[in-house]
Amino acid sequence: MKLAEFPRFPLTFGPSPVHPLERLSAHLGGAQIWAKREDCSSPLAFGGNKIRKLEYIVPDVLASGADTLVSIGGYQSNHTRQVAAVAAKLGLGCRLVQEKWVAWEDPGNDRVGNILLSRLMGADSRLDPHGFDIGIRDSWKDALAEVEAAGGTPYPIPAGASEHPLGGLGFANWAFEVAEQEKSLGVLFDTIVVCTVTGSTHAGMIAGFAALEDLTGVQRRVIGIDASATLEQTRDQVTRIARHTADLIELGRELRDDEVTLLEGWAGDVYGIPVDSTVAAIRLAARMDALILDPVYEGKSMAGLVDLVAARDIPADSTVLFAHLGGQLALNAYSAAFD
Ligand code: 1AC
Repeated sequence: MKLAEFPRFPLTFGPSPVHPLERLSAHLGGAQIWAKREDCSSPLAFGGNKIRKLEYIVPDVLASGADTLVSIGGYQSNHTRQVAAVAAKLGLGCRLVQEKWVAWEDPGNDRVGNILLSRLMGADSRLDPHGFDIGIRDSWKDALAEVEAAGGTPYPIPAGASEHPLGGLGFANWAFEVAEQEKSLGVLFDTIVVCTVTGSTHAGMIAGFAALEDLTGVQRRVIGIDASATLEQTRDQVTRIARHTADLIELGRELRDDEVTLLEGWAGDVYGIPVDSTVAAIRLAARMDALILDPVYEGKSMAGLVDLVAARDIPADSTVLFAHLGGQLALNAYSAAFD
């Protein structure tokens, strides 16, 4: 099926805003940096990148007759907050497994930010002691079984919606949305920078920009900045989901190796713990353009962008699009990082 033929349930205001980061660009003294803002794209609980993925998953949820969405993430998962929002919007139940993915002991880490909003929206959000892993988890399978045992009909949504068969479509479409916005803005983004953890945001972009390249001949660099700190597992997952999504949208060719770029160097040693470069990047974006980033995702991808521009790995004549994925509701659970 062509991408435009997949059913899509609208959950956003429309295309997410794109705007230049003028002071940050001047400060870095290299490429022109713009941002595309998934954090202000939807009326649902502050939006975020998963809303865009869920637009393609909801038609399947509705067709399945399920009455409860079941998903998983860390305590401060922005994904589970977005699943809770969509469940509320659809009038469905929501069971969330919140694993202890991050050993960050800020008071309230298990109560404020994303998890608070999920609970406010009616999700049955329960803490689980297991640590970080982007794969399929027993705790999540147990939650699915538990909903069933209670007489419900669960609908499974894996971490980040990444391993869902339709999980890459939202960001494949993002690529086409960018192309439309380029026309009206009169710019061309030769480089995209995105944070990568569970993989389907980055993978969807890879498939979408590959399809766009085949239509237009325009080649771009899609640079994933790893924030998982489990680089090889994430690279495998991104590659697998990108290939699957490319097949789904009938790309009609194999993805080239150079189309999958995942860089390490800014994640620190473990997922979810901000390092010095994360905190510096968050402060810089906030002070330059009042762009609010988070310590788990965009703080790390912005740190990567800053260094790549400084090293001229991203050349000075580039026009870069920074994907803001909407992680910043976790900030209040990380106050100690800014003491
Ligand atoms: C890791 C998927 C992820 C979340 O919020 O749970 N971004």
